[in-house]
Amino acid sequence: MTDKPTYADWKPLADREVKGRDLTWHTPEGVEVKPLYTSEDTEELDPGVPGIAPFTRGPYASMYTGRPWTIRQYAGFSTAEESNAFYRRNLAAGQKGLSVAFDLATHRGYDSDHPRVVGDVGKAGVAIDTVRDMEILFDQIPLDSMSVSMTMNGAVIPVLAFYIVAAERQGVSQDKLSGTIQNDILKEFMVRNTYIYPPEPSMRIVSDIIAYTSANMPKFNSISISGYHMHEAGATAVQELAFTIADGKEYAKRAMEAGLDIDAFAPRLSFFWGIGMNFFMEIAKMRAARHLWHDVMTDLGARDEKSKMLRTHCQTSGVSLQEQDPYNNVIRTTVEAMAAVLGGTQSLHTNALDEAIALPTDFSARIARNTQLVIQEETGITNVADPLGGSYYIESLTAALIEKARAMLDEVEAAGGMTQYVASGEPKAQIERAAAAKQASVDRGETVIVGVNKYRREQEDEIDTLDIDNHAVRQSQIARIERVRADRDDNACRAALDALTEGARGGENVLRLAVEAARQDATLGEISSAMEDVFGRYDTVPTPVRGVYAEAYADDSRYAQVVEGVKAVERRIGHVPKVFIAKMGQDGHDRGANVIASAFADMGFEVLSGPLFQTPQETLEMALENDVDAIGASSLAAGHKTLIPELITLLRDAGRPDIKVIAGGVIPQKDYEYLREAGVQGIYGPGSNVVECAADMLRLLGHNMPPAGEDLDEAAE
Ligand code: MLC
Ligand code: 5AD
Repeated sequence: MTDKPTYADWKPLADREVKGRDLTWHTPEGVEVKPLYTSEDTEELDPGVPGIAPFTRGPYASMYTGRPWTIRQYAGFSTAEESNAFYRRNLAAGQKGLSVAFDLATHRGYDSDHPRVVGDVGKAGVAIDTVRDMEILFDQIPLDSMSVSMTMNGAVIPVLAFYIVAAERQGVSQDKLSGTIQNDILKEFMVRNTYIYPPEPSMRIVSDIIAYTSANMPKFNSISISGYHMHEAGATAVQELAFTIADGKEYAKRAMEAGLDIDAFAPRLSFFWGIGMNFFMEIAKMRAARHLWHDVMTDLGARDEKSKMLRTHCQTSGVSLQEQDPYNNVIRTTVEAMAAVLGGTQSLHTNALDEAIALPTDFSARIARNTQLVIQEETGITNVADPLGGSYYIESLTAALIEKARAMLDEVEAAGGMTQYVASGEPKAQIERAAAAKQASVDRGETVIVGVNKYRREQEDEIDTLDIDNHAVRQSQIARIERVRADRDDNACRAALDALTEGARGGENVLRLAVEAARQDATLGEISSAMEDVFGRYDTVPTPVRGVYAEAYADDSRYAQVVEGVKAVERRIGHVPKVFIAKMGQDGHDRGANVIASAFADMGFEVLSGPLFQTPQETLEMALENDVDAIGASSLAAGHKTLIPELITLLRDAGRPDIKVIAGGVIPQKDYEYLREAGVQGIYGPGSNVVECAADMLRLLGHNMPPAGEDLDEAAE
């Protein structure tokens, strides 16, 4: 027998081919990926088999050979009637589970008639104010057999109560309900921002829900511990892994402190990952997560194997999708879906190709769903459990991620656990640093995005997108709230709400009390404020990171031009130009706003970051008080056509039409004209270059900024 060739045999051959160039890939996670992996790398690594601890290769023994993952598309828009019809069309066409997207008013605990949510009702999801809406949402959908996920964290108590009561009115008792409530508040404070109450009472709500569901709803997953939103906010795979597992550990500890036996609730804890374009990394991340969770739960004293078995939903990455050349998004989503499946997901959402522009249409939703159907039914991928098990590279990467995430988990532990770590702002800052570094790498063309920073088309084709008549939705919701109020027994309803307030003050289970209030047709806003009376409402001001852009652009001449331009404007107007980054409406997506704030500050602007959830009036007041030169309004939840024009009108009425307003975020091309006519002076969709955006800002402030690629002298001619 001849000796098998090894890495050492291969290396000189490769070196000769590439003339000694270093082929090591340094990932953002700090993993050094070699150009080749061999059996030498995995000698010490044995991932075991699926269905047996530590479950690295999958929670179930047979995996997809026994039952494929659940095709579960996240959706919701406009009214309950419209969303219900959409769900039923999708189920008829091959979707297997439901997943409800609520509008931002609902997320933040406001009824549709509340003045703060005029621009938000029915926009980013379906508007739900009462049990009546929930009944309509699931009309002709049998809740004893359909598993339903509800993405709700802030207003989790009224929403889950409405669901329980709507099922009851359908004749289905709560013990028969299968599904998942997201109920993951820690990541809201870190990245997603649809919290209502401060951290402590919010954590109490989480454990009340775990207690209630483990006693009354044995088939219902009490939580979906989510890394997805960290991923979308720009986290590395290691950050997503470590912070999410640490969140899970924190919830388990809280529930145990509340007196629950770990094995009574842990089998119904579930997870949720974001899956981006770093194909093998994402697969390894999912495998590493299962191993880590097994170890964490073992340490916490779990005895039941089901308590240690990580089951997960995945969603392909929204931020990886682009407005430019949008059909490329179908390809990206397919690659990401493949990673989720090869990583062993239990449930999957594939994003629609119009993700960067609007909510899915019937057409784009069909292509997204079919992506999964084709993988499931045409490729043969489901015929073997964990087909990549034993891959030298995958096993090595899995081990590397486990090691790195463990080190980060130790840091969290040393900081006193995740609640305290989140309160310190450290994980959020770490994720923002990673996000800014990633954006800089895209802007510099080091990270390639086809059709955006490379192979960009001269002219983009228009595609059809979904438009929602926000005004009409709001009117019909208000009419329904009024009908429900007219038909209910007000005294009984008031008594149930008072009991909820008292229970919140004492130690009673708030979900149980909210179910009573829902039976009396209390509205979502009423139930939320019954608790707010005791818990209060939580506000934060963003604190964007500094220095990341300056470092990435240390020797970039265009960047230097902008920095010079800022100084020139300062000399001319007598102060450092002041830009206010504003977030209006209930849209809490702040990655973009933070990246812009961070980059603009690095380039020398004075940057004022407004708090989340402002009304246009509040933005106006803050702009006037701080005497800003320009306002950048960031909008990712479709409120732009209502909120930004209103701000401009208010500025005019206040005698300050000179304050420039630009808009950024998810804004469809077809709305550009409308916004320009309303007075918006610059619009920056996804894929915009941040340095060029700053150059435009200088032009708006009257500076003679040359186009990219030309130097100042030429432009000055
Ligand atoms: C599964 N089963 C098997 C099997 N595979 N039985 C035998 N052999 C196999 N190979 C059984 C399971 O034990 C289970 O039964 C049943 O089949 C269903 O399988 P599952 O694995 O539990 O799948 P599912 O019901 O789909 O649940 C998946 C989950 C759940 C556990 C991850 O939490 C889930 O559906 N999560 C979805 C979360 C979601 O959609 N989130 C959207 C977020 S969007 P039994 O009896 O054991 O239950 C978002 C965006 C935003 O957040 O920000 O707005
Ligand atoms: N319908 C469908 N998908 C949605 N998403 C958010 N809201 C909806 C909705 N109402 C998806 C997008 C987004 C991610 C958070 O969830 O893909 O990026």
